[in-house]
Amino acid sequence: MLSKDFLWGGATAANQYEGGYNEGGRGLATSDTKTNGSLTRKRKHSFSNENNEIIYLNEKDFISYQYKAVIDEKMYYPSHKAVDFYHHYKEDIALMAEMGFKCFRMSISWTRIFPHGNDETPNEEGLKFYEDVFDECLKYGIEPVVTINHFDMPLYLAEHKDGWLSRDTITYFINYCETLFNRYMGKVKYWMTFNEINLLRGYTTLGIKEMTPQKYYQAMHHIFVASALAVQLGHQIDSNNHIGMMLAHILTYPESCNPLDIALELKASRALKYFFSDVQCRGYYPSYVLQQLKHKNIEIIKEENDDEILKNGCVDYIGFSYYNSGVITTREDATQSLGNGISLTHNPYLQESEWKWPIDPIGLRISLNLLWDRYQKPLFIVENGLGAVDEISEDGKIHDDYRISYLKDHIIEMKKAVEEDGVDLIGYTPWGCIDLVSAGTGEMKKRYGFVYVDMDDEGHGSLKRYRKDSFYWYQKVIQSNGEDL
Ligand code: P53
Repeated sequence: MLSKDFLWGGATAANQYEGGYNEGGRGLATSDTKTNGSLTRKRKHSFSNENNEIIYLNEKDFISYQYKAVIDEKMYYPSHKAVDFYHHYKEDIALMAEMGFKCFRMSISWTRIFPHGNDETPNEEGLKFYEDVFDECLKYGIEPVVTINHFDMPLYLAEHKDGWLSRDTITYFINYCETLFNRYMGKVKYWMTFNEINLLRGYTTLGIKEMTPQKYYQAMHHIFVASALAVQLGHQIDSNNHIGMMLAHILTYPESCNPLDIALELKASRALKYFFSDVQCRGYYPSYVLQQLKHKNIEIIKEENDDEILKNGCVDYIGFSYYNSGVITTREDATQSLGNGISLTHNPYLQESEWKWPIDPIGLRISLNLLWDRYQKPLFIVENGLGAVDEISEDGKIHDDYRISYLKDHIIEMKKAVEEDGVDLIGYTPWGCIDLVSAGTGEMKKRYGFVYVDMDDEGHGSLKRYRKDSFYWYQKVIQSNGEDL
């Protein structure tokens, strides 16, 4: 049996859920200049170039310092309205309460609190908004689980301060954290510093132009230091705070028992995920990264106390997302190259979702065990789920049995990890518990929720909420503490 305090709930993020992008004194974030896309069409950022023409670039394209982020009035940007949690939070939290949620994972939009990221004083209207949200949760006994930074940053810091490349951004971030820890003391106990820290890459998340490997590692160092300082500060302000990391647990398998495949998978596991969790859970850079940086001639500029800060800022728990697994191969004809000689291929044993994500419930049990064995820290599954197209049937209902089946199979494996393997697990919050904008594609039609939101990919729709079949199913799962699946 799962413990009676097991935190069942759901997860969201401000830039995909909240909307109200120019209300309540909020400043612009990098995510606000990002367009929608699809499985085959990448999301792009809008910039004005040296001739004042608007151009669209993907995160991974070369973004010159001469390009200035702009909003193109003719374009639709999904984050602006998203699904308008900003004006629907009471209704949405009531729906979560109806499902029996014990917790609700959400993120705070940095620019709602500090519109430029580095303002002298915080924006009271923004602070008040989240306070109201937390009070609304607590009214129903729902524990807020807060991601401090989820896939965006203040546009001002990206445009004027070189984002996370600048050491100053640590100071601004810590000031933001201090404001949150003080203001929400007694209301929020569970925090995570950076969402999917191992997936932060280009302009949206790091706010950096003309990216190079050297810049990437320097920015990540600043983020590690910022996170470690946040952990220490959070503990100082309130010893009841639990401050976690958040890792995309990209599970990989070697394609064969050829030792070359096994060795490459080890390399991939470290590069794609364990580098990040090793730093945040153990408090120092692993030797395999230090050696690699030396070989690549990358030198991270550190300040004197940085090693000490990392050592004293280990996280209390590991929040992680788990959606699928991948297969690492040394074969030349691999389907996808991830750079550094790491390539992925198809897994013939697994079915795929409509967005080509393999479905692998056993991989969740494996992930839980890998993380538990490596760190012996409490784990929290803070994202899992199936992105799928939902249709409203003639009877006015949404029969999402495919989603129920995905979640059910994953919960079965999660329970085995706890009950048979003895993994310490805090809770389970499936992604996008109320339909929201996809991070990868910016689409609405890639839905994860128990609640359907009437909104399409171009932002048209009544925003009306409908309970799907999975809503009633999840309600039963929570009520029985995972026994009735
Ligand atoms: P979407 C890629 C791979 C694994 C997790 O993703 C990812 C991504 C980014 O697309 O992100 C997490 O919406 C992320 C959420 C995101 C969710 O997975 O692309 O933390 O913000 O929405 C699902 O289907």
